[in-house]
Amino acid sequence: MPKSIILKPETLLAEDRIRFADIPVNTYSKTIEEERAVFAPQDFLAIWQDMAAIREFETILNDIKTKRVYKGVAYDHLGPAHLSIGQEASAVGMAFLLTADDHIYGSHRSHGEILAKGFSAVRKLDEQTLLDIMRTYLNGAILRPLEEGHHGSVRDLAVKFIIFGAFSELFAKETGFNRGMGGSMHAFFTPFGSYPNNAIVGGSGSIAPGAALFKRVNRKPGIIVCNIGDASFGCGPVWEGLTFASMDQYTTLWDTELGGGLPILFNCMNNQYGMGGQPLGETMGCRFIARIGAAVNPEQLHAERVNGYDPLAVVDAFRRKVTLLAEGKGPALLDTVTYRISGHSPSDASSYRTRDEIEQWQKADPILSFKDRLLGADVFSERALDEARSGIESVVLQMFRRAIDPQAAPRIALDSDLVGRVMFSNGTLERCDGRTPELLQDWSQNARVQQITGKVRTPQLDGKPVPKMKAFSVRDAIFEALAHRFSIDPTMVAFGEENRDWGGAFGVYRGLTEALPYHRLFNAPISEAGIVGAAVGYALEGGRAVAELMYADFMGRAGDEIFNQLAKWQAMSGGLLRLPVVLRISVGVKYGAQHSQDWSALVHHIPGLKVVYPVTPYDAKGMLNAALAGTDPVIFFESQRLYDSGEMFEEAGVPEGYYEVPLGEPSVKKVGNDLTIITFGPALYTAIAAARTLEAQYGLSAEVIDLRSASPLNVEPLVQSVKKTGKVLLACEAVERGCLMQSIAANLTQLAFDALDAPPVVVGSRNWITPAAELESMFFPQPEWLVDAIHERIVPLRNHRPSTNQTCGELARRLRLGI
Ligand SMILES: Cc1ncc(C[n+]2csc(CCOP(=O)(O)OP(=O)(O)O)c2C)c(N)n1
Ligand SMILES: [Mg+2]
Repeated sequence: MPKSIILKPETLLAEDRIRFADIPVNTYSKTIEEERAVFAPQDFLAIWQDMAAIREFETILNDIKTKRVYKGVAYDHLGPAHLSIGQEASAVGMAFLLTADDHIYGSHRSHGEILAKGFSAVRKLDEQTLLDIMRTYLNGAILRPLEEGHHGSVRDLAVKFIIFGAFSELFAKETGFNRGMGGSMHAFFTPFGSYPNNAIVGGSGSIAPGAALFKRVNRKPGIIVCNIGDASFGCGPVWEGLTFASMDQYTTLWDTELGGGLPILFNCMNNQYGMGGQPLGETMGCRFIARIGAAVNPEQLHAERVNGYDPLAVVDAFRRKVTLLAEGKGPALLDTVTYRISGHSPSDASSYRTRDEIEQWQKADPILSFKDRLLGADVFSERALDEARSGIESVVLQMFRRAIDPQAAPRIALDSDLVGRVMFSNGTLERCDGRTPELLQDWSQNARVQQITGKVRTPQLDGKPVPKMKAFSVRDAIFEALAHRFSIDPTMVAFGEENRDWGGAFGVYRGLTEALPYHRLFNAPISEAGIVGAAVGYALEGGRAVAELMYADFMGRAGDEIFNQLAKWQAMSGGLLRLPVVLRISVGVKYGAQHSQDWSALVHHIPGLKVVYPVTPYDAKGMLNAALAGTDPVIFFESQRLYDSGEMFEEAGVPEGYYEVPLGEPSVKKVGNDLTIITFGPALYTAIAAARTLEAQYGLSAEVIDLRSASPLNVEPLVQSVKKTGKVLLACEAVERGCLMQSIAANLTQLAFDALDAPPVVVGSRNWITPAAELESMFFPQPEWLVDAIHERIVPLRNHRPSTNQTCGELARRLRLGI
């Protein structure tokens, strides 16, 4: 079904000019008197107090980092503290109107933002809801130490809760928002609408669009605010996030009932510096971050610059932007100008800026100038303001004391296995939401389903191998698992490059275009970081996402999103968030050096990812079913060599109905007694060919085990096999040096040492770039390489004449040369 937007030469080649609209710069000019029509006196007081609370929070941290003591209270904080002294008005102005349904994502410098967001939510939620949240969150672990001795209101208790939860999180205490597993740079509290803060500069830039996508697709109330620094606009993933968030299709191709453009506001906390690098005049050329909006879409992202030293100017801008987003006119961009008076971190000597510059911004202090304006308009007496300030400051100090008290705020025991337990959620989740899944047709009407119905699902047809065209293939198997879950989980979406009309890079999705509305299956920009980041954001909000990378070689483009985001947020949230994301990655062949490399070792090395590589239709369907019913991020490798392959092992064939193959269980594909060959990926078929030769020519019976899953991995069947045979060879198509088989081999050396007649031998691809298709057989392991390696390094084969050099001497030579 081709797209309905017809591209015409007479339009695209016609002469014209691109016109830009003016971008407002600090145009807010209302007086307090004028604002009194909008703000009640209590609102002004709340803004004043929230800013004061943040200043005190950050000042305490600054002092304990630099002097190890604050007002006589000593504490040694080992971890980081990126402070935002000077930025309080931008944080409070940002959060003031937002409700708990509006979610903010931030950066390493977000203490002020999570506090402000919490304070704002506390003012808007009713007391019973507040109590329920505090009592149930971590089973009341944060609330308990606060109840004793609290005589004020529920709201006052909730304010303490926010400050105590934040301090505790920074100090790695069990009473932290994330059980101390996140820390200063990552702390967040979702019930009040603050979502992961990212220590990777610009990290939220690619994640937050996925969160906004979740809101749109699942009709959830609220908007997403992506708070990122000025220097982060030099990061590729931020640009990819902007591109992803501003795709035309939300308004041109998606059902208008969904609400239009993504409800996301990119809010640049423009504090004028990276660490020491200065975007203005040094590391960037746009002068105004707001200018970037003009590059992104005709609406120029409704960008404007706002005075972030004035909380009311920021509230005013947010009011207008929130309205725009609610009308489906998002995304939007705010360039909120502020200044980091504090150093990048407390140890920063500010050698990159003059004392005079800092003093000028100190003179313009956002908190004091707000006070002057309130006094000038006679809203409150100076005494009332000072009392309010000292009142909240003493609460902050009290919560600091409580958070460093080991009785009130214990740290997890050093022998605790909590970190291990929160790495994976290991859940089963049929559907992430109760809505009826949206489908455009009944599956029985679907052409692809009809085509698959006639295919042969067993290894044999009338005693003969099934011809390719008739075989139920790996491609079909993946399709069936996806179709199943799309029919059950209304939140499930799939996106990536060329996913819709093209049918996914290798045709796996063919047929889904007819079955699914745009918002459940769509083409993303060529933005691997944007794609994986969006999948992460979508899942953090509570949905299930399937993202596709066309080639494993493109993982580098999404390196941070895979290694630091997808992998780590379950654990960094202290096990509070789930990440049901399947990242389908196709491993290439025939396309040379940059399109044909198996990078499974990279993800195997990263804690927090499940890594699988099924290579038969039976395993592909069963394992994808399991992955799509789970709650963890799964890297699902697929081989381009094998998409067309039919089932060769499962005698009963690939079931038409639903079944799961648990992730982590190796599969014995051929039983044998003399030697074990363990494989990962398409090397299974190479091993089977080698095993045939061993049997036919040398009378050796090889057992062939497909790992299927690299992590988790039940090694017991491997150990049992090695104990039986005493010999083991491991093969895969990744380059041999550092491939994941090396670590399995090392493990088996430990686990089955007594049973081994020879050390485990690993055969992978040559340690080269992948050469041209015509030369691939000298790069990827061939059956004879396996036989020769067995002969040279495990057991001599009678009368065998090796055709390749698999000796230890050759291994050492290659390693010495780095090839
Ligand atoms: C990807 C990445 N590169 C570099 C760093 C080191 N670093 C931490 S903060 C920072 C400056 C960030 O500046 P900006 O985005 O403006 O945020 P700010 O610190 O000013 O709040 C740098 C370079 C990092 N954490 N992540
Ligand atoms: Mg900055």
